[in-house]
Amino acid sequence: MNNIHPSLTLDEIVKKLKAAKRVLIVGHTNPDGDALGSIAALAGVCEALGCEVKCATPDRPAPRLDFLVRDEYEELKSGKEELFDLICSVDVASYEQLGSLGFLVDKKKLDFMIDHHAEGTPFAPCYIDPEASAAGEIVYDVYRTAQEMYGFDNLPEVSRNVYTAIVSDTGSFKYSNVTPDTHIIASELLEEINGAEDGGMTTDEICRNLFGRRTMSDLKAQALAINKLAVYENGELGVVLLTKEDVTSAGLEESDFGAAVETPRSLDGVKIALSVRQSFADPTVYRVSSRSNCDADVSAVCASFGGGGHVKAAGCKVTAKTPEEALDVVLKAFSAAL
Ligand SMILES: [Mn+2]
Repeated sequence: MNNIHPSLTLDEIVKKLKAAKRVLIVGHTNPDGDALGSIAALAGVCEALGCEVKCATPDRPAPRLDFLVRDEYEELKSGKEELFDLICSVDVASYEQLGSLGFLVDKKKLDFMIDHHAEGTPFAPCYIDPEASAAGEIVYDVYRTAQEMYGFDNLPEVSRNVYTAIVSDTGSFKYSNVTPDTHIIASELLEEINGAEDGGMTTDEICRNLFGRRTMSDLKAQALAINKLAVYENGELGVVLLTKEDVTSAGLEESDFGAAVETPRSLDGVKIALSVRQSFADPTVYRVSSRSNCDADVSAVCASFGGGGHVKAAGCKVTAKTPEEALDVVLKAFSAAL
């Protein structure tokens, strides 16, 4: 998987964090609950080890995830990396997913990456566990390793953030990435979180925050996704194509459609679900999210476009002159995977 960059052990990662004074933790473009939860949890571990910590993502986190954002979102500019003596990424599978933070790799300032994507392309020394359902599961291992090595008490806020990351990336323990370990870790965290007396959120409150909060924009976005839903291949390929015009005329933002792929995914009979969203910044670029409800490996299809992800959930970008052309290219590639 990784021929260029050395693999690190959990012990080595904890020692590096312990030796650092100022740590920067970064995540991927359009950060999700796993990215933000893992970043916040790792930040809490770093603080327990005595470091000052800052966190950054290339894009502003979606408002619905604001309860996971540690610092006020601030764009990290090139040059600011000099303020830190250790920089690492969590849940970032490839250089492309670093978006505007790619300069950290260009300048060789990214010390290591922690990730769980099997199909990723390492861009720094790494700890990668494709068996982990979420990056949060690996951060859990870092947390426990740090406790064993340096002996600090349980940190309820770290447990909450790890739990949130895992719940988020497993869709509440519904997806195929869930393993017995996922449940063992979740069980331990649940006991710790719900027994904590620091006034923080309980696990049911975490789940309500993650899945039970819908804004008017979320609901309008879902309505538009349903309106734009089309099926191909005898109903086995479900697609939502969203142009910039569709989104703006509904009074919505590009960022309102991160979950658009869930609409075709939930339609009975659909084996592969896709959302194809025209980029606002560059209308010739289309962001594709794909989900497999069968054995089809959507990450392989996404990889053929330079993207990646998991066997059943992956993403990529395609370039096309028109929305019709983008749809055509995407339909051909994913139909072949059925
Ligand atoms: Mn993840």
